Amino acid sequence: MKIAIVCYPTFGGSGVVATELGIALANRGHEVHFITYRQPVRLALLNSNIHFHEVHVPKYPLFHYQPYELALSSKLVDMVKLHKIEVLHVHYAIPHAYAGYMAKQMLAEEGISIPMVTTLHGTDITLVGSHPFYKPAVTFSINKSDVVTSVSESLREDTLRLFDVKKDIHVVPNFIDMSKYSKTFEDCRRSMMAGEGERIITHISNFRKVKRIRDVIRVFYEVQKEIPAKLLMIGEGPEKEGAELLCEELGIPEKVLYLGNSNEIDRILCFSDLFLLPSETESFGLVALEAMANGVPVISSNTGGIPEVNRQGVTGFLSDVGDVQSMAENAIGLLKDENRLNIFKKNAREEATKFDIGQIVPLYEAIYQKAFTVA
Ligand code: GMT
Repeated sequence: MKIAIVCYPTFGGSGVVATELGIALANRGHEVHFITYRQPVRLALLNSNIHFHEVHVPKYPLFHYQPYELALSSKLVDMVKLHKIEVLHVHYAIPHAYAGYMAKQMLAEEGISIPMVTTLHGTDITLVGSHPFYKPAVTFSINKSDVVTSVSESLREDTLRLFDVKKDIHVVPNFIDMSKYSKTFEDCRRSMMAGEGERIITHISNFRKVKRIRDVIRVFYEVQKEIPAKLLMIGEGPEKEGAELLCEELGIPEKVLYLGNSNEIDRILCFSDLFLLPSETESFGLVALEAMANGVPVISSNTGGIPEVNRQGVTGFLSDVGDVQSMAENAIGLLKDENRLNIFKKNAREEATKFDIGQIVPLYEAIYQKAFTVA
């Protein structure tokens, strides 16, 4: 199949999932065209089946807001015609599903029919999309998609609750390529980050409010009172400065290392003992799955789709949002008991195999086939 993938090219989970999916589809012989404003961060173009088309938005002083949707829909029309693309797969409703629908309409005028699959990732529904400013356009775009998928059962339910959606929503969970984790990194050296006998706790996110970064610091603060430990903070975002200040206030700045954005999170996770994800909401929590694939148990909130990934008492522990005390107690209990920690590490890796890419990509291929029949 010739598939166009539209996504955000950033470190965010939706962009990562879209990129990994495109790479996997290309490896299975499909011709994949990424269409977005920058080359996706995890995309290496070393595959003759992968193409990248950049969307340019020329700056024009008359426009207060530059019209990305217009540029994207025009680019989609041009690329579909040029490369004879057969299916559009748009990740994230805003504005991709909207632009995709406009492209479909323009192509229909020329007698070209192309199905559009929309994958909902979470923030497009729970945080941004349901805002009254966007809701009518998001509802419209979802209803006009030929097939709609969501990355968890929880997100499916949220979408049906928050929007007047008349479409079936197919749950296709996020995935991970477990073959990448069969080998251990030669340079998986915890000594780079922590001293002998110190535990390593990790958090990775875009440091937005929804990630509750201050809870990460507070949980760690309780843990380090009982157990020698370091906290590794990976990512960049608006809450970072506040987190750094909180570390100063609590007197633990030398125990918390901020490593910035990283393309090599597996190298960091491979020497981590525990992962913290206390988010306010999370449609899936891809990063928790990445931690688990590296054999890292997860201490998380019990919100959204996280319970579909992190299993209570098996791969980690889940607490109510904001219950720092319970998260800290769970973390301490696990880190103090080497045997139990090792069992959880093994469980985490085993559970992650259920989300292996080999099982999930065929589901998307079937969705594309379905899209042809309903378009
Ligand atoms: O919240 C983020 O880290 C970014 C956001 C995005 O839109 O890229 O992530 C969302 O999509 C991911 C991939 O499907 C999910 O794993 C995240 O849980 C989801 N984030 C939220 O729901 C807050």
